[in-house]
Amino acid sequence: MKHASLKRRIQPCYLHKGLFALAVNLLLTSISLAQLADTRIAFMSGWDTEIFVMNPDGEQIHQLTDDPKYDGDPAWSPDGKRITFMSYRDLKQIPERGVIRGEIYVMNADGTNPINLTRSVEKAERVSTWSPDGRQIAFTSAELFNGHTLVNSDIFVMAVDGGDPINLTNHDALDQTPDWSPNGNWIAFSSNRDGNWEIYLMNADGTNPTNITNHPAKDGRPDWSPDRNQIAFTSDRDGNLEIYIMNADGTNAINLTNHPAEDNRSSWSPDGTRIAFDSNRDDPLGDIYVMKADGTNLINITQNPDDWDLSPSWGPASALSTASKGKLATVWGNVKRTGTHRVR
Ligand SMILES: [Ca+2]
Ligand SMILES: [Ca+2]
Ligand SMILES: [Ca+2]
Ligand SMILES: [Ca+2]
Repeated sequence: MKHASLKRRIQPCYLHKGLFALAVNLLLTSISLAQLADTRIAFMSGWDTEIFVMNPDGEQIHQLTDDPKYDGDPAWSPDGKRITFMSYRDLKQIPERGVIRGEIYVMNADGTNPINLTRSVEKAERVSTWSPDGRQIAFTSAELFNGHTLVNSDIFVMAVDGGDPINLTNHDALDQTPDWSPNGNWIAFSSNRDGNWEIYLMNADGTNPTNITNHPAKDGRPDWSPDRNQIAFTSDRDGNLEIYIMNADGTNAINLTNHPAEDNRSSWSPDGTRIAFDSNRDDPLGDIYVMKADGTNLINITQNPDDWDLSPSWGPASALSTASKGKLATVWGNVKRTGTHRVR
């Protein structure tokens, strides 16, 4: 679908939910989101899959990327000034369906100055995470057969300002979806090296990988709580994908979502009180949801039917970087309209 038609299509979706969004806004206010007012959720949306940011109540949506090829997997820098993401805008051969992998890019939080960090023609990357000091990123890097089929993947680390990536996992199995611990000491990731998908912790230098889930179901997408005591993750152990939390040693896993739909890709709020995730429970293509960290007070914050809304990353950024262009209106309907415009 061409980009112009995407905009015609995406705009009414956001406009139609204006009244609901206002109600949600009031509801969120009533349960005291004040401490989250200066945070932003980055996510992937639209038929040509761009990166957007929004407030935690779904308001003030801004499009950051504008490229017809896939842009996804946004990840905030710890200072909220930059976002890494995956794109195959520079890939010569598009991977086969289901193997969505490209290069890791970094851009400013307002979408300006995207830089290809990995530039690995023969390999394909996705899902990045920042070290707490903001100097390094870890990411999934895959080897492709004939430039096409995924045959192996490992977790690599590199300086965010450039340099050679270092392989941390060095294992024949698939290793993917890293998440750096808030104290910088560990990286959580998922791997099928023990015969099924489990979540592992390793030291940030790649040593001592340890299986912390040890469960026959598929466990993946680890996401540290800001106080590093817990890890949220996705598992199909009840028959479909749910968001779970467990202690960081793997004990006491709790199903937070308990819904027959596919619930996936969680991201904690910077204050640890809430968790964002995507789910196809209302829209087969996905919407972004926010719940309290105990699974209560669930709200669909995108309410954007028939459009992809996936991969939330909840960051500490204030709205200043995207609200400074004078496009934000005080009337909520107009605020929604600005969501379909580029900000750079
Ligand atoms: Ca591997
Ligand atoms: Ca497992
Ligand atoms: Ca579910
Ligand atoms: Ca949607």
